[in-house]
Formats: sequence, C-alpha cells, structure tokens
Amino acid sequence: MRRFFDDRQAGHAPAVELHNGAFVPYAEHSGRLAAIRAAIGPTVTPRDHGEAPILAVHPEPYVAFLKRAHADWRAAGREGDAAGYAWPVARRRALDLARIDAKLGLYSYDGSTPIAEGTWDAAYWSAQTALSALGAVLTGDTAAFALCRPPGHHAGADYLGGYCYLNSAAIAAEAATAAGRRVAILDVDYHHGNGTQDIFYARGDVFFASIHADPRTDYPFFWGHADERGEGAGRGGTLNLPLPQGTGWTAYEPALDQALAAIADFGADLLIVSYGADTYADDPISFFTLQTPNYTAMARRIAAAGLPTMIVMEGGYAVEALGANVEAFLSGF
Ligand code: Q9C
Ligand code: ZN
Repeated sequence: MRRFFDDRQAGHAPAVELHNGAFVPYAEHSGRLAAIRAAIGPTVTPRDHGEAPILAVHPEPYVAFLKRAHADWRAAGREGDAAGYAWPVARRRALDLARIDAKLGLYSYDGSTPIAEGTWDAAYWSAQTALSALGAVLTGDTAAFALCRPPGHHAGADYLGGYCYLNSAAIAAEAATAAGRRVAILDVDYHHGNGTQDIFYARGDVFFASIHADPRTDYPFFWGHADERGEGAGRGGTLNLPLPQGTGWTAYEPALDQALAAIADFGADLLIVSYGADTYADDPISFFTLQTPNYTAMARRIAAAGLPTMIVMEGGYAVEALGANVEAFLSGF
C-alpha cells in the first residue's frame, strides 16, 4: 500500500488550545507526524491538484477567510494564534462581518482550533495528500494511505473546529463522486465526524457511517447522536453508532460489523476511512480502551468488504504509541 505524505503539513503549529477551561499545549502537534512517519516506511509526495477540488466542498468566502485570518489577526495588533471568543449559537448566517474576531466566531465552533501562520499551507497540503491517495485508488490500487495533518473530519463546508480546517475526507469523497464512484465514508476516529456528516447530510449519493464516543459525554457534543440519520435526499444516508466511554474491542467489533453491513447495503464501490488512533486505551484526551493489535483486526474486517479503500489520518494523541497503532492498522490491508 502506498503511503502519501507532504512535509509542508508540519508548518501548522498553534501553541495552545482552550481545553476544559484552561489553555494547554496544543495536542495536535507536528510530533504526531514524525511519530507516524518513523513507523510506516517510505512515503510518496502528493501532487498539487490545485484549489478546485477544495472549492467543490468549501465555499470561497470560507477559504478566503482561512487564507487571510492569521494576517488579519496580526494586522489587528494581536500576538500569537488567531482564535475566536464569541460564537453565533443561533442565527448563524452569511453576514459580511468586518472584524477578525467576528469572522473567527462566524467560521468556527470551538476555542480549541487556532489559526497560526502556517495553518493554510498545512491544511492545503493535507487536502492534496488525500487527493493523491484517492488518485492511487481511482487508478487501480486496492488501498492507499493519506498521512494528513491537520486532520479534517470536524471541519464543515464553512466552519473549522476540533483541530480541523479543511475536510480532506470530504474533499476526496467529492472528487471520487465527480469521477463517477459511489462513495461511502467510514469514520472510526474516537470523536464523531460532525463536519463530514454535515457536508453530506442532505445528499443521497455519499453514505456516512461513524463509530464514536457518545456525544452526551464527549466532544463534539452537538452531533453524532443515534437519531441523526440524514435529511431530504440524504435520509437514511447517515448512520451514527455512539458507544460509551470504556468501550473496548469486544463491544467495538459488532458496531464495526453493523457499519460495514450498512455500507454494503448502500452499494458503495469506493470506501474512504477516516482513521483516528484516539480510540487507543492510553489516549490522553479520549476514553475507549482499544489495544494496538485491535487495529489490525479492525483493518482486516474493513478490508474484507472488498472495496477499493482510501485511508485518511484523523486524530490520535498518544504519541509514544501512535506510530505502532497506525502501522498496525495499515498492516491489516
Ligand atoms: N475538552 C480529532 O481527533 N478537544 N479532534 C476539545 C475540550 C477537541 C479532536 C477540548 C478534540 C478534537 C481530529
Ligand atoms: Zn478524534
């Protein structure tokens, strides 16, 4: 399996995030990339597909905001990384706001996703990494891995959050759909993939299944509940399987089988996996109890679906075990 990676993703380096009421060191740091690279062997540099596939998912005003936000922040006389402090919990709409703080509130939903100087470039190459891995699968590889950072699954069409800015899995899914494929996305990160869900929620052409921590207790709280099943043309095209804190492989495996059965029923001919290693027992911000060998078992069950599969890296914060957990997963394909 080819593994795609671009070093420009390391240039995104926010210093701190707001976590449980305090500013703490940013958990989604570039040491994650170094740990994964050390474990997965040689990588292929992605090619540049340009902005068009990004703009097929993310509206131009949001992309323009992402590109300019850090410079606007500095122009306002601020130090450090750009982050919002007021959010439109109701009446969010496409207002033509002038002040950087207002724009940050409009285009984000949490205080743990700052925009640093290198954020746009890193997010751009994260999306290109996914598009190149998709290209491998579209041209006959049975599986490919996109070592993406920053992650993407919490980013909606026009919002950032959860360490995510551009939704690489959704950008790849949209490109695959445009290439005539019937796409399913399986999200196995510990956290619900709210951004991916929102992007395809009202569409019948892309199926989204997610196995994640119960949002009654875990981030992102406001999405991922079992009664969210899609709407309009997308009714039935979303499957949420929330599991309680403490879940280990014994309870995880039947949920995975249920998600794969639904993907088979949908008739997908291409699978995109949003893979997070934050389901690991020792993850510092998560509360499932999977062990390293469980990722090989997980991958084997997914591979048994027999679909061409593109894997996108999402979360995973136990850096000392991250390389082993990613390689354990990839080795199952
Ligand atoms: N205690 C991914 O795994 N942390 N994102 C919120 C509140 C955000 C995780 C802090 C966790 C986002 C891609
Ligand atoms: Zn996560």
